[in-house]
Amino acid sequence: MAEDYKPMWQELGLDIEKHDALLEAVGQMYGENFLSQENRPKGMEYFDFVVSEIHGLRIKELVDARKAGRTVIGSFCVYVPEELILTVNGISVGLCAGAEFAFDMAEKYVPRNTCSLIKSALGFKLAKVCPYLESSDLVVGENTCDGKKKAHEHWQSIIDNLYVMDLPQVKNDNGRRMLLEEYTRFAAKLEELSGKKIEAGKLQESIAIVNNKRKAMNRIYALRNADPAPISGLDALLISQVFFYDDPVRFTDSVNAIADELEERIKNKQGAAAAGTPRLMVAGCPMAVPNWKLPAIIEDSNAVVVGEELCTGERGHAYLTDENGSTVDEMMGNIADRYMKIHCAVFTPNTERLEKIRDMHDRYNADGIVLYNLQFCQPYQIESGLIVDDLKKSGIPVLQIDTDYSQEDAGQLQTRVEAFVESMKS
Ligand code: BJ8
Repeated sequence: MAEDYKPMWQELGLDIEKHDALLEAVGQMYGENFLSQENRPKGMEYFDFVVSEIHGLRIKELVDARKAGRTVIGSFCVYVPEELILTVNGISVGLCAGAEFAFDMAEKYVPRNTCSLIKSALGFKLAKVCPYLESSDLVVGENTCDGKKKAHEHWQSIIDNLYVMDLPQVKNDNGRRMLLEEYTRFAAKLEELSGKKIEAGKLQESIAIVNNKRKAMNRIYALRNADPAPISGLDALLISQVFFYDDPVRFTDSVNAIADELEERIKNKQGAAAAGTPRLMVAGCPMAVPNWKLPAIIEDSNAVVVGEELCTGERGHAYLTDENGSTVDEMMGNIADRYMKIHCAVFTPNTERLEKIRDMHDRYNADGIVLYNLQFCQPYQIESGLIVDDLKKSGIPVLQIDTDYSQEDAGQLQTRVEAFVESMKS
């Protein structure tokens, strides 16, 4: 980072020493995992820059935007509609939850056997190392899994700007009605916070901005079915992660630029890995920055990741919001319809997810699937049994991995992934 951001971090109340330690560790991981890759698309330079400034320039933008009267809304889940936030001239940001940091502090609130994502979010707050959280006017906690729901009760005593969003767990008319009611309540909260009214014209514009961002992502993902894969799984994951932090219009332009480049690479048979390299798809829990452990292991095992059925992947950006509404009510309904399509494992039954995984496997020309679960994540771990059975019946090779954010099992995982890749070759 070129500029000295320390005064800004101090003003945000960060613990500078711990924050320095975090940035150093992330910088090192980034160098090892990303900058050491060969044959990267040139367009990845933009994302390298974004990551190098992820706690610097982007935070400065948020600070400046707040001074100019904009509100920053932090969240942990893809069910929080960015369309509504943009309509009140707000900024939507994903909150840090991807590293094993200050788990000892988090474990004073939640049991050790809580998933890494929940402990990480708490750890980042308690250790005061997440500038996104400290820049947020509102922190949205979503009632999805039991772990998150109960952790919110602790969050209430830790921060004073938590907003709990209730979410349905069944995909039927009642579920859709409940989601629409929650989004209407959220819209009213945003209006109150920003002093701006949600109006049809601006809402329509915001839906288009967010859809354009998703369309750009869908372009990249569609190109990943080529052999050789034009982009590595690590780089594609990184773009999916930056999706939650960057300015939406700037991000869309950068993603479209890289999609243009990938089209050229495909024409020239240029790949991130050689043609014929075993192709794996990853499905499961989200991988928040800087959780790059599994794709790094896979791509270190002579395979390439060609698709992600994750919230930091297709689950986060695949569906578009219908742009045809003309009144606020119609558009709110369209937004609810769009988000009801997301097949998170907190829904029951969740058979659409099985279909989606099989469909993605075919679309990406994948040779096999790695099911990725965070330990102690009941929804995804329990659902995995159904998915493994289903994939085996369809003759699709599958490897289930239950892990956490530590590096302790990295060697063991590498051995399992290598054996899986070898079995596919034979
Ligand atoms: S839409 S996946 S972001 S809820 S890993 S905290 S489920 S115990 S993160 Fe999620 Fe929204 Fe669903 Fe996506 Fe609980 Fe599991 Fe932990 Fe999880």
